[in-house]
Amino acid sequence: MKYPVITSQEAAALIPHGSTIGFSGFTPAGAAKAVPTALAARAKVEHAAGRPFAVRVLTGASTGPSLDGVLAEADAISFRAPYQADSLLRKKINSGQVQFVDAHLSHFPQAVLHGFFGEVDFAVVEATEVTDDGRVYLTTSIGTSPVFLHTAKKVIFEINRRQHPRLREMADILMVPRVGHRTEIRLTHVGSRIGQDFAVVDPAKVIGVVHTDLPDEVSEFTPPDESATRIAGFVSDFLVAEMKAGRVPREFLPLQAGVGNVANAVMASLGASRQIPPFTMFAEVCQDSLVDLIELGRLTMMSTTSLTLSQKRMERLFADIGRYTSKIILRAQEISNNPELIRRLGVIALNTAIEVDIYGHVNSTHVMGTQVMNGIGGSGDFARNSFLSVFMCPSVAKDGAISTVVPMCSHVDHNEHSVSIIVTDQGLADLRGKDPAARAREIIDKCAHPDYREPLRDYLKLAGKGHVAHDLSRAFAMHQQFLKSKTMRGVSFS
Ligand code: 0RQ
Repeated sequence: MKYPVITSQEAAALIPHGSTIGFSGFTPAGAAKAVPTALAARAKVEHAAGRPFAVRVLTGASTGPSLDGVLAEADAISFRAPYQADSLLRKKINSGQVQFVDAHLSHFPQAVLHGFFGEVDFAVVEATEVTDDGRVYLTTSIGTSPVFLHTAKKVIFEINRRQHPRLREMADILMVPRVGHRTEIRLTHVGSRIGQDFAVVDPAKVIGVVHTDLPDEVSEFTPPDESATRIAGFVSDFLVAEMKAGRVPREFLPLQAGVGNVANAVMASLGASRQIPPFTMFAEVCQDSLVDLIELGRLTMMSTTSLTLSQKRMERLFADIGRYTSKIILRAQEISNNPELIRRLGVIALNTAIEVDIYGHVNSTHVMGTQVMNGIGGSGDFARNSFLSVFMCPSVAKDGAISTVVPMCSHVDHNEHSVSIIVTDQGLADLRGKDPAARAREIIDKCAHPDYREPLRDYLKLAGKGHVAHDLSRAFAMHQQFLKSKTMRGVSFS
């Protein structure tokens, strides 16, 4: 290999304060780990000497403790896009210390390619191998890395020997051309292969290669709680009924499921249902439960942009990787989340909400309308373009102090036009073909927690007439009461 081998500290020393860096990583899968850790250490030294040091961080999606975690802890991030899930970084965003742009994940690579985020000074990308002629074999995620490699002025690789060299057999990488030069994306089924097994870099831009041996930092899931299990049961029964009614074909449709415990429980339940045939997934994340379903023959093909597996699960997969290379396809995130493809394939999208309102709008991102949780991630890409868009959440949060069904969402990520079904532990509301008044009755009756049904019905009466009836002076009364007295209980609209 002709590229200079350097240490992570030497790599960090090459990156000046104020740089914009495109790091690999979509969830902790395939994230750069050694260089950001060294960069955080350098930031601490600079700060101790009284000098400013912070960088602008771009990635595919969220990352792990060795990227967002250490950099946030070292006060070394000034700007972040397009998604994050780190608790400390979240605090710094919500306190105004870090600027954050929350973006649709399918839009993000084209936004970077066309310069919406300014120039990318560095790409720091994890790979299993980089050839002298510039072929880059990525690891457990593809994400936005092909675009970072294309746009960055300088490139540093982390060559991670912990990652399996045969991961390249899962990769199917296609760069979407610039606007004005695009034709149809020729993907006709979940398992279509339309690209190459490598990303491309101009060898002249490579300023260093760091050798590492670090595992991805994906945490294990806790077993589903009662609420998640009930939600999973409602979703599973609904999909079986849709199939029996002929609205979902007997051979079934590709599924997408978000991250988190609810999504994990739903996938386990669908996998266990004998009434649902073996199925495929067209999604952005492949979690532990899905690899189990591949082993059981329940999941026959998985299209994703990341292998978000716990360390134990990953080691098991690596030990027998030949069993999975024909069942898992790793794509760039503008393909895994592509609206054209989601609509063509008729994907059933299963995502999680923070709150829903009585008309079917969904807030996935901002608690009480102001405090960002993680970001919209891919949920908007899938919800807007899917055949059936399902949103799930427990009917209450914080031990019942918060109703997740409210008169008006305090922030809207998915509007009434993109939401077909809402499911809570109380039941399932089918919003298809219903006008706003009927939707409101359905959501309150089926999804709201019994403690909050009467206040919500009272609100509806108070709201009076209008196609989407609201009393704008009271629409946020439940939120306002929570902010004042830490509970929505006892709210009254009568
Ligand atoms: O708080 O962590 O303090 O206990 O929110 O809620 O119920 O554990 O659910 O982990 O599945 O996360 C929407 C945030 C749900 C996630 C969201 C509090 C609750 C808890 C987490 P604690 P749960 P989950 C694919 C698709 C958007 C991105 C997306 C998400 C914490 O699913 O980020 O879908 N989705 N991407 O107590 C106050 C409410 C609340 C509330 C929940 N109404 N008010 N707090 N919480 N509802 C992935 C990618 O794109 C990469």
